[in-house]
Amino acid sequence: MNKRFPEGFLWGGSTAANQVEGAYNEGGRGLATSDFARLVDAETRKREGGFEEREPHNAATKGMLADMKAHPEHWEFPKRRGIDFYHTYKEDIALFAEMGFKVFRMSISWSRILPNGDDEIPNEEGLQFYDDVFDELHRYGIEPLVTLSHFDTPLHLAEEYGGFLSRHTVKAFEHYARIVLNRYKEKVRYWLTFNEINNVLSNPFTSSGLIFDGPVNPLGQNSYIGHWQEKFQAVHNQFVASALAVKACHEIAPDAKIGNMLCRLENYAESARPEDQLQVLFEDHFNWFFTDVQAKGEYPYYMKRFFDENHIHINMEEDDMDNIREGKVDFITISYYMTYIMRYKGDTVPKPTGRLVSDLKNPYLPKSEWGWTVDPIGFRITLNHIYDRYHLPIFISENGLGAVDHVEEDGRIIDDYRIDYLRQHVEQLHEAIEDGVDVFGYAWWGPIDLVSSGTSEMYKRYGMIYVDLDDHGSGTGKRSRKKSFFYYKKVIASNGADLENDIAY
Ligand code: BGP
Repeated sequence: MNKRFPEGFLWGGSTAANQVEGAYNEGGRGLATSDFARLVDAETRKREGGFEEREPHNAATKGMLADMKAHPEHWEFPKRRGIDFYHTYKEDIALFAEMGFKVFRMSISWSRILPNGDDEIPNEEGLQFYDDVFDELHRYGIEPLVTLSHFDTPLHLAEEYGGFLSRHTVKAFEHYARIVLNRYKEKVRYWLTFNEINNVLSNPFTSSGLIFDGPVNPLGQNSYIGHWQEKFQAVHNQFVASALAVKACHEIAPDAKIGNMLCRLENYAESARPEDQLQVLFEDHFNWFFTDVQAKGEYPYYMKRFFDENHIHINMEEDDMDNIREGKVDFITISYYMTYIMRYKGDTVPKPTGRLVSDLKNPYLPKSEWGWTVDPIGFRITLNHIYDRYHLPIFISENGLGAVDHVEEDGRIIDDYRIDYLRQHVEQLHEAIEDGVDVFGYAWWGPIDLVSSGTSEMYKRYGMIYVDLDDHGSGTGKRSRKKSFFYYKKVIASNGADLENDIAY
């Protein structure tokens, strides 16, 4: 069947400032939590007894942070160098344009605009950098879609205020959001508030800016599980901050649209046992919860029991719920990578699992080298679930495959596995659109190789554009086109109608 995507469908790619920009101490930028994300490569995992096939998060505890500051020579922080996009953005955007991108999803580094996160006066050099990036995108007719906060809270706010545990950070975020909305209102039509806001449940070092002391697992990381009181309080404060940004956007740039960003976790029951299905329901609630609040403007009924039985008390200010109600998002965005298997855990009330990669394997699905299942049909299922629940337009802000690439002697990278992944997901996306789901764009995660969020590796590559840099920053940094570059270019040129992998490369 010939695939038909809606006219004007926004094909493109997605990145985050902390994974591409580098230049962490240039242009007046202040430190961010992501500058302390250490490299957790295969060697580290082996040395420290890492979990096989489970991705560890390179988060730092307070104790680690102190050591990282005192002895930076003991650590490797690949996000500090990224892929040097701060200096190469023109070359990189030209390559995106060559692929035919209509949209580029990126984030602004908060600490580039406000070095401490809460400065009154913004850093003009930081503001100018994004002006230049947006101008470059517009030169090629590429629409920027901009995340306000993608896993890089200013360090000062994280250390001094506990990140979003404090209302101070909410105020600082609103101030920051207003500055960039005002500055870029003529250049940016699509905004997102917090990247994968739900990831606070599986990784303490996200946009929440929370840094905990122990307990730490053998990898020297925070426990994935627990700290519910702090996490849900920080999340509540982020809901308020997000709603204030939505309201500010509607006021400052009435023609712009602003959305949420959920790491969508689609769950299957391990068996037809009703208990397993109940576990799916529990897990689903911990995923829907975030979008329920951001899209429906109220706390869903099912959280009350979880909060009560776990003695979680959310401190709210008087106008919080009004703001949340008035600050509903205009559209939904998700990242979609994999699906999960659920087995009943014996609880009568839900408890979040707190893991990014499931312990249980789905025998029907292949998985990536990092243990992430590949499930294109799950993509269609999840899109239907989301649309059914919210009836809002959907943008796919992330989907992609992290893989090890092999460079041939002649310099080519024949990444048919990436092409297969893309083709299968675009096929299912098309099915979802045919089902009636309103999807207006698709951004491939990491169209150019970048530093991994979870492990800070370069070795885990997502790109259609190869970047000659290894985990330790060695290499020329040179960009080259993989086979998938030409495939995606063809997909975009045909507006998704031609998905055949017949690329001569
Ligand atoms: C999402 C993040 C991205 C990104 C992606 C892939 O969770 O929003 O920042 O990196 O996952 O994850 P990783 O880089 O760990 O492979």
